[in-house]
Amino acid sequence: MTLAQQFAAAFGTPPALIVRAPGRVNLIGEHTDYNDGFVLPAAISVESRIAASPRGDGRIRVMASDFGGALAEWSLAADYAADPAEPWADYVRGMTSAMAQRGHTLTGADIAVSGTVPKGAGLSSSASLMVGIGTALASLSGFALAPAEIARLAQAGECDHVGMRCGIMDQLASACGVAGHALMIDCRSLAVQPVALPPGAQILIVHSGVARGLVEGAYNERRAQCEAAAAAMGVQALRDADMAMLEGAGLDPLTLARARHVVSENARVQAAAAALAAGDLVTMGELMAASHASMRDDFQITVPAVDALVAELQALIGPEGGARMTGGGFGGAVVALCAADRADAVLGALTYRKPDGTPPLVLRETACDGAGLVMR
Ligand code: GAF
Repeated sequence: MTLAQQFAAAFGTPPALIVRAPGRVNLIGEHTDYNDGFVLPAAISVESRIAASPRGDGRIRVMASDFGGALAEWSLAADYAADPAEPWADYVRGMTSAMAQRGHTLTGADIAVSGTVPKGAGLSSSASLMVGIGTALASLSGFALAPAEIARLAQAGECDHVGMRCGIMDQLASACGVAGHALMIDCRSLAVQPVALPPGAQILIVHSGVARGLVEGAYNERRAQCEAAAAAMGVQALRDADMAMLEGAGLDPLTLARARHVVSENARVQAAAAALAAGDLVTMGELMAASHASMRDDFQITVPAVDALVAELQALIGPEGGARMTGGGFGGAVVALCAADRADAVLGALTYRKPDGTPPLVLRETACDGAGLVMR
């Protein structure tokens, strides 16, 4: 059944509109966004889809096609409390809550959601869901929101309602993606600069099979360590620090290592954007390797299975391209870039197996446009 058919089966009428909102893969720039730094993600073809129709009674009813057709329902006028029985619905509630709290008058709605973004892979299934819900509800409620504003609201909803103190990379990538391009994002100014992907390059994503799940605590701890490092140096954010400042700041070894990752990663992102624009996959591969090593050794957000997968992909790809963990860490997926005509050989030779012994999920991805209406 299509999503429109599932919507009709659940709510009795066809949907008024359907929205798509892509997941994202981050090519480089991890844990830099909440430090006001730089990131280089791309929106990808796996996506969340939202079918919706307005309701006149101020209630939201949501059906999750990927969770056996589970239904959640609440009133826009009531307080929003997280519901551990329906964690998927918290993201929807987080978005309606963030929109309402920031003065947007929302119509009630019937909503059906489904998605192809693998969950727990670090490919932004939750951000794409929230950006899609925001896009759909703004349209149903009769007001226009710029993509960057939808991204801001989705980030606020995830921080305030879900409790993950995330940055804004995932939401901006889902909202502002440009087909064929990565996005160089300055997470302080929120300027988004599309960078064309070299025509001969292929993005590969391989999911380690180690699900991320329940990592908010470790994520928020890393963020707090970064904020402590910035405060100790008297700067607004680690974006404003350089290596010389770090070394002279008298930080304890752990805080120094966390900050060193962020400061060095910011420099790598800017070098990577230049390398990509020049079609230089060799430099790109070196930067991806350095990024992974920094995440493993200084930021300590990789796991052994992911390190093994990255090492194998790096060896198979060789100098023209590279591989690194993508996303928040503690499991999830690896992104690789290689010459398109090498992709079959690389994937054909890959021996990595998930912890359960089965072959990993592999996506051959293309960079896609950001969220928008696909039917109205
Ligand atoms: C997660 C967060 F949601 C992002 O904001 C970002 O910090 C990322 O981890 C790490 O780069 O996806």
